[in-house]
Amino acid sequence: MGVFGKMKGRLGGVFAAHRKLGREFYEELEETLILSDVGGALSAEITERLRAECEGEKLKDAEQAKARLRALLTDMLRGERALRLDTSPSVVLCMGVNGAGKTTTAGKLAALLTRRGKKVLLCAADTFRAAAAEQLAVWAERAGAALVRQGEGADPSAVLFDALRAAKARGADVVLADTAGRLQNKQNLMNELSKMSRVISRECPEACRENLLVMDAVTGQNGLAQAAGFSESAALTGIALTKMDGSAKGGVVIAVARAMAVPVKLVGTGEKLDDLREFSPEEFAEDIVS
Ligand SMILES: Nc1nc2c(ncn2[C@@H]2O[C@H](COP(=O)(O)OP(=O)(O)O)[C@@H](O)[C@H]2O)c(=O)[nH]1
Ligand SMILES: [Mg+2]
Repeated sequence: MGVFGKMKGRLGGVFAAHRKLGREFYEELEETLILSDVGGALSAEITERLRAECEGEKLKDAEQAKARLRALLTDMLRGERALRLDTSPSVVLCMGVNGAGKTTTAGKLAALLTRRGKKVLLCAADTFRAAAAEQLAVWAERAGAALVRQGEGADPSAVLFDALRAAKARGADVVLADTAGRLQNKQNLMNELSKMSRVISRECPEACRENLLVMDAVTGQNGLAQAAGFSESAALTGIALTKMDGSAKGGVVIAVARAMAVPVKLVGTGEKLDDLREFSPEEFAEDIVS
């Protein structure tokens, strides 16, 4: 079953309960979207757009509205696309607040890319906590990826510099850097991320880069406020939405895609090695409205 099963079940219930389109159907649809964490304003907007389309085409049966809703959601998520990692090396930075799932996502992404035949080098640029590099070392082992690390308290940019040099020397395809969620203060963290970005520009000016903001889906709408700081200071290229298997409700994907200027590219669905998938708007819409 897909990770969006809960939302799918709820939406399926709305279509099953109302065979005919009408006020009751639309009211229940809107409520269901809100319950699925889409957010109030966006739920109203989606419902209104669907109503306008169905009324415009004089549709009567709820069943006919399904295809419209799928198309509408796909359209709203348009622009979502796969990771761009065409150069060797390409560089991926995982950033985000503490506990969002950065280290886990870096590990799972290393595994996903390794399975695709890429030579991956993990970079332990969270030097703020000793345990972080240890945790990443375990993931590197599991994923069959190389690891570059230094001691606790090392300069994260220096670790990244080492990793980029090593990647070039060893012919690695992707450098995947885990970063700290918290330094002494927020400005400090943002400065550190900028510095890392400059190191990449200097060492690998031609490299494809993905700056992924790792966000915990369970925090739902609240996570969006935290994300604001990162989107201001780092040139984000995508979102990795983690913990979709938990109490997260699928609608948060739609809310995040709307609120952020960058696409949702990855979805985390658990704590195991293969619990990460690339996000596809078509598959998502297909999955939740079926
Ligand atoms: N259920 C579930 N747990 C996750 C997922 N991603 C991360 N976690 C867990 O969330 C916790 C924090 O993850 P971690 O990668 O250490 O976060 P970081 O502080 O951002 O590096 C750990 O217990 C992870 O196992 C996910 O997609 N699903
Ligand atoms: Mg971490």
